[in-house]
Amino acid sequence: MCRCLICETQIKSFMSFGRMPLGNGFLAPENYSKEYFFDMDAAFCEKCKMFQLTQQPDEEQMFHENYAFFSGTSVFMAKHFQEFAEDVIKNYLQSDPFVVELGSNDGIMLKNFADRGIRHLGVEPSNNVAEAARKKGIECITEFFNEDLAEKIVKEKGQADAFLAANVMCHIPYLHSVVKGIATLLKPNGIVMFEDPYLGDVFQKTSYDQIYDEHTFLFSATSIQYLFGVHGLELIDVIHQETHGGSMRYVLSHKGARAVSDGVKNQLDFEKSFKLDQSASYLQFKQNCERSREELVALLKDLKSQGKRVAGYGATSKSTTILNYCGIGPDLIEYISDTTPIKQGKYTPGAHIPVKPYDEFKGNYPDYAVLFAWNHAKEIMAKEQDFLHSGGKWIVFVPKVEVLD
Ligand code: JHZ
Ligand code: SAH
Ligand code: ZN
Repeated sequence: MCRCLICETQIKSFMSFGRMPLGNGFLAPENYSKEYFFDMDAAFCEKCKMFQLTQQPDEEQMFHENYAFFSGTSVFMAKHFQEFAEDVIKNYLQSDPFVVELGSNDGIMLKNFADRGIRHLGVEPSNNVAEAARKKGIECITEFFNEDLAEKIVKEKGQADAFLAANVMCHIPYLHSVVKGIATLLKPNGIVMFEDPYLGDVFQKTSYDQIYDEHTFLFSATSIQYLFGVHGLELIDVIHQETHGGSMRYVLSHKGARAVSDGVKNQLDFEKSFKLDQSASYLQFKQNCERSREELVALLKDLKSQGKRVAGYGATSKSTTILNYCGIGPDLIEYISDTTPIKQGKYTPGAHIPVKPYDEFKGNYPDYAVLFAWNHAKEIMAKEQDFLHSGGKWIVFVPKVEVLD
């Protein structure tokens, strides 16, 4: 038993994924002996409806000066954040605006504000990715956001017209402090817009690889409305996104400051009808995960027995959950190709599969490639036509395990 991170109700995990390393803990063999592991268990709180991990590593262990994930590795995501920023600029900024982004990483979103000379600030604790942003002329501070930092920002820079975040809110266990900070930072008619992987998509697609150390929570409109409501902020719109395999953008303002769209009620109704608010659904989800694991392992073992060469495509954080939960190692997957320099030459967390540069894949295609970066399928399929033409086949596991050729 433990306490819900949001409402402090006693909760119990419904599923254990077993011992897990850091999702982004790519490492060299000399560090295997001190590799960090934790028990990754998931729980659902019946009261506030929040899906959460029951324990996770300290934030400094995950986010630091050697953080492995650079947002700019996807061209599609750069376009997504350009459109996101343009919507904010067109619809929510007034004269001499100030925009704050949490988890600004290499500046993929803020670049669009900086290039237009809009006053902005990124809050980014991982200094290597923050440095990449600074090189593009983006202002950012190497800090973890919380209520104290929010007060400091208001004193030094004033309140914000727009508070933005993508794929970071769900990473922070102390969300009450964060949301309190947002309420302090936001102008009376300011706008909050953030997006994260959507619990409904994870359920529908059995995309259990969205569960790993960095993802403390999987949000729904129901759980977000509860959490922000505690701090006087109101959910005024929800906009579903295709990114990261299905995300939700939540739009909020100070309570009463703006009209609430019908979309909010529709989404809350959907979540009820889809039974996202009931514990029993989580047992079904657990069974779906187990079945997906069995099918993937059986497929890889079968290909191995046929002497086929299998590689991975995209050394994602998500793949850490797949590889460790399924017990897949270098015996079944030769290497994983990835375009991120900091990951190359290292080994995947826990499973210790070598991560190789993209040239390794391009220069000598394997028979099969497991698409670990399945959320970028459109972008990847479009540029990897040659792989298929040369007889290569994709292995996907979301929404179901299958071979595509
Ligand atoms: P990708 C990370 O998750 C971690 P990951 C984090 N917790 C999160 O929530 C999301 O990002 C936002 C490579 N790649 O985006 C680059 C290619 O090699 O699915 C990346 O290493 N070739 C913050 O790690 C990985 O794949 C390509 O053509 O699960 C993709 O990682 C493309 C497009 C990517 O995020
Ligand atoms: N927004 C980008 C990056 C997501 S990666 C995108 O969607 O692609 C998540 C980022 O959040 C990491 O760069 C990490 O260092 C940062 N982060 C983690 N905890 C944070 C906190 N408490 N405050 C601000 N940023 C945080
Ligand atoms: Zn709760």
